[in-house]
Amino acid sequence: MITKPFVGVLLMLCAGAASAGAAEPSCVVVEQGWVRLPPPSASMAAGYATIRNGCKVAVTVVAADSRAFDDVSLHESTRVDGVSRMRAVERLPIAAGATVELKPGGLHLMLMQSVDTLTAGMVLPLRLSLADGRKVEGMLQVREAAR
Ligand SMILES: [Cu+2]
Repeated sequence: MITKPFVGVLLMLCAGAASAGAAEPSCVVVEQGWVRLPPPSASMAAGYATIRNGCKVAVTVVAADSRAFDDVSLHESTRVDGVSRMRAVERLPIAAGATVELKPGGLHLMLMQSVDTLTAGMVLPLRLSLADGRKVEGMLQVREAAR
């Protein structure tokens, strides 16, 4: 007659595991991050990466920062009448299971005033802030523009 209480305990364990999974912080990841090596004396650089939302819910990126730069923001490049323009992106929503690509000519990280002089091969930290308060850590590798 010990079967019934035993099943009850198992159910509780399963419920606990499920709620821990919902709070799992690493279901949003930054992959293949890189920075285009800017010309010497340039005060800004552009960063790119793939942001993957493996969570079961949509997330929204609301800010980005890095210890390697004074200021980091999300931008989007668009072409208007053949002229390339940039606008700030205050909120970047990513649906559950979706991937957003930051790449040349589109969404990018605007990296202002690097703390150290950038050289090819450097690996710099990146941190994204989500609307729900979570932080996502990533890396950006500095690469030559031409490749
Ligand atoms: Cu920009």
